[in-house]
Amino acid sequence: MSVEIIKNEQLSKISKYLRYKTIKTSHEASIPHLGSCLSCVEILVYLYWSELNLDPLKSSFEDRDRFILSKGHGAPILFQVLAERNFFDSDLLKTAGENGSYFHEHPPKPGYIPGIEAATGSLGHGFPIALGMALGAKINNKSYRTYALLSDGECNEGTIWESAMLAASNSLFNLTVLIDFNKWQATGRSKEIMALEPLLDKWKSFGWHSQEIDGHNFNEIRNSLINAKKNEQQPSVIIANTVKGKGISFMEDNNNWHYRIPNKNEFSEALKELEII
Ligand SMILES: Cc1ncc(C[n+]2csc(CCOP(=O)(O)OP(=O)(O)O)c2C)c(N)n1
Repeated sequence: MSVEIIKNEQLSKISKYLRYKTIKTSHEASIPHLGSCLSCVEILVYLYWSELNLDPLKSSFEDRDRFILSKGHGAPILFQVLAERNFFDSDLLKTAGENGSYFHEHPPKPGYIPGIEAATGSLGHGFPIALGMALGAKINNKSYRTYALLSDGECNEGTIWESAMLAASNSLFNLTVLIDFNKWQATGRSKEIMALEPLLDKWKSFGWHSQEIDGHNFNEIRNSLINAKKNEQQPSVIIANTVKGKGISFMEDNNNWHYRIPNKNEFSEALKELEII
């Protein structure tokens, strides 16, 4: 798939539609983690519409870029992205949450849903898988790049920092990590549970090319990914400041929406805000 140049207005329109689809599926199939999904919409939309070298019709061709959703509980938005990108028929998403469906809270192991590279959901494990893919590419002289999307609470896991050290010591310039820094975890403020700041300086001190951006701003996402690719010595991290629940006023920065499912009234309020009705 050749990477297209898509205007920010179009990316925003796609983002709004995917917010609608994710909230609808959550409402109808009782799928949680809405706040976590809404904070990373722009990052995923930019990656899948403007960055990753992928082919929905040949989802496992050898030289494809790899994307690992290390914050695996964000799977409901990734499933919508993959459906909209035609990796599979979007009608399949009507089975979400049902017995026997592969569309639940987390991505299943590869081979069940086209475009899914790794089963994730146990936080701290997707990034080491991405690291292995990047190291494999370097050893085998392959040109693909590997991307991983992490969450801030996930950075409390020791495996994140072991992987960060290993990637830097192997100069994995073909690896880009994005952190969905929405400042919340499941049960509270990230800084109150285990302080991460100064997060940018931590990654710098681990030997990473480090940038900090607004994770809802397509220009900043685009420029940071361009800078990441220019660096041919170090792995790159992009700390994306985001808002949990972004896009729906009563969900924004309200961590109840980590687990809550929108009821009928809340769903209809959300539709109004997204100008769907
Ligand atoms: C190893 C592990 N422990 C606990 C959980 C349960 N859990 C799911 S989401 C979540 C909070 C994650 O917060 P954060 O990483 O900041 O992501 P956010 O939802 O805020 O994007 C937790 C603790 C898990 N999935 N994996």
